Amino acid sequence: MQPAAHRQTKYVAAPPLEGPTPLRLPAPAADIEQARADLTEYGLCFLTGVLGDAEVDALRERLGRQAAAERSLGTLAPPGTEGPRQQLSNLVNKGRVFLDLVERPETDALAGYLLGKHFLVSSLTGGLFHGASSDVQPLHRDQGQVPATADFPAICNLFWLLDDFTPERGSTWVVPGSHRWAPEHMVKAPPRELAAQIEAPAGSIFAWDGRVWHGAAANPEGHPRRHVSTFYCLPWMRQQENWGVTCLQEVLDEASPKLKARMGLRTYGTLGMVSGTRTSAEAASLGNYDVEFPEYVIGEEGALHPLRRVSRSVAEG
Ligand SMILES: O=C(O)CCC(=O)C(=O)O
Repeated sequence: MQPAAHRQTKYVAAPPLEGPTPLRLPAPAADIEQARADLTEYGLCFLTGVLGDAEVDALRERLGRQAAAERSLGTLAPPGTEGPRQQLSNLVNKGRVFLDLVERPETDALAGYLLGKHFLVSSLTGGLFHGASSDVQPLHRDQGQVPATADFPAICNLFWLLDDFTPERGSTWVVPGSHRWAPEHMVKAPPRELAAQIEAPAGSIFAWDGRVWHGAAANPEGHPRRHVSTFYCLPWMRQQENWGVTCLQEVLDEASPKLKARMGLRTYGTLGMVSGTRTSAEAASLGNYDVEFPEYVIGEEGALHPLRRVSRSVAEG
């Protein structure tokens, strides 16, 4: 079966591979065209030299401070805090430095290539090790919720590497080329022997197609191995994070139109509307339009219910 022509994106699929065999890892490259070609062929790429040293330092510092603060929350610490491989959720509320990654040209060049120009931020998360870990995450595909017969990327992940990723330092396991396997090999994880650990320097983007088998590795020496993950999906998919609930109002107030659209505050056809209450945005344009949160929603017998939004005010105690 040949891959379907993908009409909503410029993504050009490589032909399916015979059998569930892996390809080699692509070499890290500074050239965006090469990175896109690697995404097509291998389902992943390493775009080097994206973040300068000062940017890497700023992101490390912010991520480290946030991680320490979340660990100190004790019983209120969020899921993902326990254990030496700490995961940080919902970075949209935790510093502009993280959100800025969403608007970088490299994001449009890579995520836009796979998902088309209307792609959404599905989640914005981070990760680091603060101790040695022998845990190896099972191999999985990020678009596991999408039918295995979908022969196109519906998700893509951009890891912004804040340390050198090497096998000794707990770099990610991947199965290059597995996005081109037949649907019957997309359901049950392949044997670990088919996977390889990536190698790419700090400051790179490690990007992969949501169909690629991969998983987090052990980190026996407890190297910090820090990253920020900007995770994207097609505009007609459900996002991983419920932004409408958890994104601070002030973050949206300060966001550019492009960032708001990426968060889902722009309609895609008839999806993502705020219907049933008038807003100025709706009246202003035909087709896709920016969505505003209304002051109220209309209820039974025309009652006007004030819309409560989460804001920067801080809980007592
Ligand atoms: O941290 C990594 O190397 C990969 C993480 C991953 O795939 C996951 O958390 O689902």
